[in-house]
Amino acid sequence: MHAWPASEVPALPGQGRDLRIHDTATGGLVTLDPGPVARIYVCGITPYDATHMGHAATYNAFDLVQRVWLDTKRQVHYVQNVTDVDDPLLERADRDGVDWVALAEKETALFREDMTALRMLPPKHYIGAVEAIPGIVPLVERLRELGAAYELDGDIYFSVESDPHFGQVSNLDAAAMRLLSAERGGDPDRPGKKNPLDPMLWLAARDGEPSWDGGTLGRGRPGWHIECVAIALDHLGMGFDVQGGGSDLAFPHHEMGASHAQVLTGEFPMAQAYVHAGMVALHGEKMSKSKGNLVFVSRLRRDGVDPAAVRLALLAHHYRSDWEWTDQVLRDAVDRLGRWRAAVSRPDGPSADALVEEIREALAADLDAPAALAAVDRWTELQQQEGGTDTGAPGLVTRAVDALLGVAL
Ligand code: 5CA
Ligand code: ZN
Repeated sequence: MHAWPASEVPALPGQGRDLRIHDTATGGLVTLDPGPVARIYVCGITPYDATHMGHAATYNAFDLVQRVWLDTKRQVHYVQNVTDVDDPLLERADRDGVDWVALAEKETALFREDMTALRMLPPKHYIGAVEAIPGIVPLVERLRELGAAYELDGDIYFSVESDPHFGQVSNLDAAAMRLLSAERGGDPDRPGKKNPLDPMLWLAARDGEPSWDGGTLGRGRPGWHIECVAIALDHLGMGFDVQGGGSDLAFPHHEMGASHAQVLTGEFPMAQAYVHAGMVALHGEKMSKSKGNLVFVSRLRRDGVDPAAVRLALLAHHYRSDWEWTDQVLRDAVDRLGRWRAAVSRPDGPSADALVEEIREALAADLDAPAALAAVDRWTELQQQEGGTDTGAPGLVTRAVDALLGVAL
């Protein structure tokens, strides 16, 4: 699948900082030490509805991770998937009487436009579940050979007990896992499973549903977790730096994915850090396609909202907090964008060298974007109140805000 065009990332003077980031698995901050090429996998959308502010907030967090790495002069190897076949997509296509392939293509195209408008850096490899199937089948076969998978009425399940590290991503107790499994695509109550938590690896073909040749597995389609594992192992290998997504993916998705990968390779861990963004709500409830309480990026764009303001609205919240989208959040961002643009449009201003360091330090400390915004606010206030004589300052602020925050002034 093709991704979307990259916006330029201006180079900044001086030295970027190494990223300290919260890792769900260890429950604390880890200082990442990627090689010259940092490796990140971020779970992509299930394309049955348009990009909402919750998605945008999550992708914003991982865009910042990359911008911090790029500032340290590293390259970034970024991989993202598209879950272009799964139950919710098929159900929506059914409900609306449309072809599931056309629905997925349409929503993926819109997502690309939204990501481009928001200046999110594109993945190097943007891979659909369907195109990953030839790589998924041998992994499921291998899990079966290893005794880590079993069959139930033609479907194939992963045995969570085959991974001694199972549970070490989300650190939840069995009761919490069972509850979340039922809520998030699992089937803990299906009779005949070895462990209620065991997730599906390969779903045998059902009448009226798409299916593919699965070799010795028979016709069917892949489970959700093995999709991301196959893509991540193929393009990044084990031990990559960051596995990312919203906090609703910590369990079961990232827990199961890590177990699949660890059993397949005999290596631990799959990722150096499991990084999870908080949930964005609307009217007091998590924004979600299934509930329909959504604010779409594309809708705001159509209404003439500057995408840079949308981006500033996201950046005004720490990526790990759960927060509520309101009209006021957007109004504040529009105001801030106006103040910043006015400040950098002057021919000179107060020196911005210290500001660049403050933004760097804020982002390196667990992506503290609100602190970075506050630092820029202080510079713009100084500009407004006292001005300055540094003719390079407005340009430096523009480049720093673009390179480190993805905001075009
Ligand atoms: N295709 C899978 C991942 S492999 C999936 O979860 N797709 S999704 O379309 O449901 O979500 C895409 C990303 O947006 C995920 O990282 C998810 O955690 C995140 N996300 C979904 N809803 C919200 C929300 N309300 N707030 C923040 N992030 C969200
Ligand atoms: Zn995923």
